[in-house]
Amino acid sequence: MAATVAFFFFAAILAAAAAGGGDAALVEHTFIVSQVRLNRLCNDTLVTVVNGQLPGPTIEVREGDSVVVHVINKSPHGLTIHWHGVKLQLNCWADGAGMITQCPIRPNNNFTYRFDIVEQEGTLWWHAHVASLRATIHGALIIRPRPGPSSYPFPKPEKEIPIVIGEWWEMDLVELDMRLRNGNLFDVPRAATINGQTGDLYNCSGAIKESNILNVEHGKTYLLRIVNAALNSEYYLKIAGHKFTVVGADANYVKPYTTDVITIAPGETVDALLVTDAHPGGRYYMIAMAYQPPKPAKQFPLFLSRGIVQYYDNNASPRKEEEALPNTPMAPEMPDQHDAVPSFYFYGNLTSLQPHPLPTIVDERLFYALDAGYFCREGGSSCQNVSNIVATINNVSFQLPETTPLLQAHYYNNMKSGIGTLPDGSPRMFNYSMSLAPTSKATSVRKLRYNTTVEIVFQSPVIADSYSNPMHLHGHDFFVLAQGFGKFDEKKDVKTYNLVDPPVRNTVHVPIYGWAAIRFVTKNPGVWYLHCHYGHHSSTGMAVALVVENGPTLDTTLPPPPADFPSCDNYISMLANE
Ligand SMILES: *[C@@H]1O[C@H](CO)[C@@H](O)[C@H](O)[C@H]1NC(C)=O
Ligand SMILES: *[C@@H]1O[C@H](CO)[C@@H](O)[C@H](O)[C@H]1NC(C)=O
Ligand SMILES: *[C@@H]1O[C@H](CO)[C@@H](O)[C@H](O)[C@H]1NC(C)=O
Ligand SMILES: *[C@@H]1O[C@H](CO)[C@@H](O)[C@H](O)[C@H]1NC(C)=O
Ligand SMILES: *[C@@H]1O[C@H](CO)[C@@H](O)[C@H](O)[C@H]1NC(C)=O
Ligand SMILES: *[C@@H]1O[C@H](CO)[C@@H](O)[C@H](O)[C@H]1NC(C)=O
Ligand SMILES: *[C@@H]1O[C@H](CO)[C@@H](O)[C@H](O)[C@H]1NC(C)=O
Ligand SMILES: *[C@@H]1O[C@H](CO)[C@@H](O)[C@H](O)[C@H]1NC(C)=O
Ligand SMILES: [Cu+2]
Repeated sequence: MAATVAFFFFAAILAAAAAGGGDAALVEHTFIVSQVRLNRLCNDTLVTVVNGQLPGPTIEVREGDSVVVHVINKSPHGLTIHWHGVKLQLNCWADGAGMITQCPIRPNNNFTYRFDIVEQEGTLWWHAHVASLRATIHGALIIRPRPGPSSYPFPKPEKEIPIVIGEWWEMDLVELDMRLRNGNLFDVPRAATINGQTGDLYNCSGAIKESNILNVEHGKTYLLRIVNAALNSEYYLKIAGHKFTVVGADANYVKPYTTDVITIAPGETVDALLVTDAHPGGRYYMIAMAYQPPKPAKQFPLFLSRGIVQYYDNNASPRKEEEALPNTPMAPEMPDQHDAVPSFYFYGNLTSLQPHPLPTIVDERLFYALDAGYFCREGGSSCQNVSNIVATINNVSFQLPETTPLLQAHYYNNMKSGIGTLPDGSPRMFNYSMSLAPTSKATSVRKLRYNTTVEIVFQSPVIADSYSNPMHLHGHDFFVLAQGFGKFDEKKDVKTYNLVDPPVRNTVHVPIYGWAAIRFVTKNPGVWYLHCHYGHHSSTGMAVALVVENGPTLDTTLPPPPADFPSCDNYISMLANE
């Protein structure tokens, strides 16, 4: 108990200091996790959700606020909740990464998360972080500027509209995860969703209620807070007859960028203004469409979710006969589902609103090759009786520890011998096509001293059967310096780095056939998961845990864990059913 008190006291001091005292509030939520039957696609399906809702409740705060979330687990699954993108300074214990920072909360148990929102504004989100449960356990986390003279760096929107893109799975999500870990990487959802609804392209959901009608007034500005909560796909989002002005991504402001198509990969968020300047009598389809890699990648059905933006009459003067529009909504022309270029351009056009003082001397340079390989059940290298396909970084497929979360092992100086160090470079060449090669599994970490400037170049395969990789780092934002197609070439590509106003994000989209480079300073001690946000990549090992050591002073040292921190004996068995 003493430890808990000390910890909260300490956290409170930090929050007060950061907020300059005064107007910070405490925002409290209770999340009851349970299984409910939801009807989609003519079918009642049992899903695990928070407070009976899909998406779950939106957490709304102001910068500087403290958040308390009581999680009451009435579901049959052990689970954790991760506060995606929240920087959690000196509060790694609250990160909610299953078996990285904590044991799952057991069925019929509770756990309370406490954290502060400091120096971030915009849209983030929260989600379950065990197995694939995040497909239904997720919601938006909206951070508004604190009251006072500082406010949005753009015209105050008329209204804010969350747009949570997701997927509807009929398969049980824990079973999905088991299947992934047994090498079945190609399961797909039944439908794409916007705000939990499949939309009017699917039968049984044609009812108005389910079609995501956004009623807007003519001549106003709306702020769309867009989250990609899907497991499998990057999405293109368009609204017929309208453009977006992107003003933020991952709760960092960007220079206003006007575009007719938004690209959003799993884990990412985008804040975009929508000016309702189209014909006021019109109705306009909004479409979220899943990108998929071209052949020879295995092909899946096209996933589209559709909503309608419609204007209501704000006592406009009566329309003339010739201005009358047909009732059929106008449809946007979508990019080709295999075309990666609109995505590449979207990311390439994002810059930070304010220039940043960028650390120029890099202490650690890491090259992370994102790949896949065979894991031989029998071990050894002949690998006759294969086995599973697993995703890898630098030829290692990450495996979660089964009994002691890495943060606890690290904190109590008890990192077991089974925990290895991920190599800083790749053994494999990325410029030729080759069949899958054998690989190995390990719980691999990379230790970093406090206050180290780290640069990581991520490389997707440069072979025909490639894919993009949205790489997400917990507990830190980073600068995205550059991206490119092809194999990273240090001599040539370093010159393209944006060292003036690179976007600041928590997830970097590493393009298909290409690379991306990030830079950050380790200022937050703890164990921070770095992983691909595609479910089929993260569940099968495209991950590493970055262990950031304590700094020299008390205020650069991770405090002890909360007294009521969950424990676990066997993670795998907790997942399934207890
Ligand atoms: C209904 O959902 C279940 C899984 O929850 C699935 O097995 C079944 O095929 C679905 N039925 C239809 C008609 O889609
Ligand atoms: C969990 O919280 C609920 C509601 O507050 C309470 O009734 C229950 O006793 C708690 N269970 C545990 C194991 O703490
Ligand atoms: C919807 O259902 C109708 C009638 O059952 C059928 O004719 C039509 O093909 C279905 N449409 C889709 C998109 O499944
Ligand atoms: C920005 O987008 C435009 C097309 O909309 C494209 O021509 C341009 O190359 C992009 N810029 C970058 C740096 O990717
Ligand atoms: C591979 O497994 C099959 C049965 O699963 C067995 O019949 C065969 O002998 C095995 N081959 C090798 C090389 O181990
Ligand atoms: C692949 O890369 C290696 C080393 O960088 C180079 O020697 C070789 O010529 C390249 N092959 C192709 C097909 O580009
Ligand atoms: C990858 O790891 C496996 C298993 O340790 C090993 O057999 C293989 O040679 C490695 N591949 C490369 C390219 O180093
Ligand atoms: C962090 O490192 C930089 C550059 O090496 C140094 O100037 C700075 O004083 C260090 N800060 C802390 C808090 O150690
Ligand atoms: Cu990936």
